Order: sequence, then C-alpha cells, then structure tokens
Amino acid sequence: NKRKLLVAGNWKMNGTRSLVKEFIKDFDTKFLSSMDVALCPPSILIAEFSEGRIPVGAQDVSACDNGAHTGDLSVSMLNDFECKYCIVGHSERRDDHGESSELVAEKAAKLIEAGITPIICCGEPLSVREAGKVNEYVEAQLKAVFDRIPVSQLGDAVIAYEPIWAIGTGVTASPQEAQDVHAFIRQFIASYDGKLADSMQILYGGSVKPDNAKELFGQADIDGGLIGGASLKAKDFNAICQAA
Ligand code: G2H
Repeated sequence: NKRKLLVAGNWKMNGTRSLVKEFIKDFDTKFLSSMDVALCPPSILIAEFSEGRIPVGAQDVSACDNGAHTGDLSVSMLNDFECKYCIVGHSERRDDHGESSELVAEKAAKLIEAGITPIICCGEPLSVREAGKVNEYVEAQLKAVFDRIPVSQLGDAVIAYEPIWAIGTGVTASPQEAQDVHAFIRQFIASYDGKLADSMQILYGGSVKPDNAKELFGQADIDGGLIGGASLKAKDFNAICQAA
C-alpha cells in the first residue's frame, strides 16, 4: 500500500493578494480530507491564506535565529503565521543564491526543530543526466541532509525530486524516468533506515500538469508532486489533486 499523497503548489515569485482570494474561492476543499495538500506562495502572501483552509508553506527560510539578517525570515516567523511546510533547496535558490547542500541541510534541521515539515528538493541539470550520473548527483545532495539530521528526526520530512531540465520547460520526465530516480532515492533512504524509507513522501516536480499527473502519481515510488506553473490556477491545481 502506498503512502498518503501530497500535492504542494509552489507559486515561486508569482501571485497577488487578489489571486490568493480567487484561489481560496476556487480551490475544492474536498481534497483536504483524502490527501495532503499545501500551497507555498511568496512569503509576503502567506498571511493572505489565513482566510482559507489550505495548509500554507514558505518557499525558503533562514538557517539562523531571529536577529541581524536583513531580508531573511526565521522558522519562528513561519510558525507565527502557521506555516506547516517550507520548501528548501529548490534548484532556483541553489542557482540564484548559491545555496549549498550543507546550507539546505541546516535549513531543514531548523525547520524540523520548529515542527515545520521541510520539502527538501534535489535534482540534476541536463549535463549530469546526459553524462549518466543522475544517481550520484542526487545522492550527494541528499547525503548532506541525512548526515546532518538523525533519521529519528526525519519522520515528517518530505523529499522532492525535480530534474532541472524539466522545470518550467514543459518537458516532463517520463513516468519511468522519474520512477527510476524515486526508487533510487528510496533505496538511498533505506541505507539509513528501512522504516523511514517506507514512510517518507517523495514528490516529483517539473512541469506537472493536469494531463500528466495521473500517470506520474501512479508510479510506485512517486507520492505526489511539487507543482509550479500549474499551481497558479485553482482549476488546474484541483485537477492535479483529483489525479492523486
Ligand atoms: C519545479 C516546479 C515546482 P514547474 O520547480 O517546484 O515548477 O511545475 O513550473 O516546472
């Protein structure tokens, strides 16, 4: 029997207060009873979600405590706004802000300590896939996390596999390509702890749309998705939840 599925929206640097209102109005709350759902808007819009029932998350967090860190947000601030989830290590943050896997691991540790579920992203660029080194690349990204955080504390963590060449490009990894990496990731987790490997949700991200979600989510080791572009319209997001 498969794990409960999670469909998480990642609005990236998109959205307005009025879009949040529209989204809350159009999102079908029936999905909240059968699966895990989360929506991660830009931080400035997190508070706008307090009127709806959709569990909300952030797209990043500081690895530091409150203090002199201009522009950053802490785990206690995310807790203050009732964030249940926080994405860490998205490839866009690794690229735009030079985030290392070690920093990503620190952020994940901070979130877990604060009771917030980290959605820990990994995934290879096209050159790595072409060189046939996907597993090694993803393993190195995740090893930083599993070496930093004891498995006893990783029970609520979520992993998202997002091949960079499939992000926002309209090119999705084929269900089999995605499944192969997901199975490898689960095997990697099992090398630390077999029970954790069975229970951990591993999401796929990269051009998930209403018309490809069902086949992706049908794979044995794919436990839902991290949805970018298609999470900006409640109608598409509903359809993706329906596929789960
Ligand atoms: C991958 C994904 C969401 P998109 O980054 O994290 O974005 O669905 O637009 O490819």
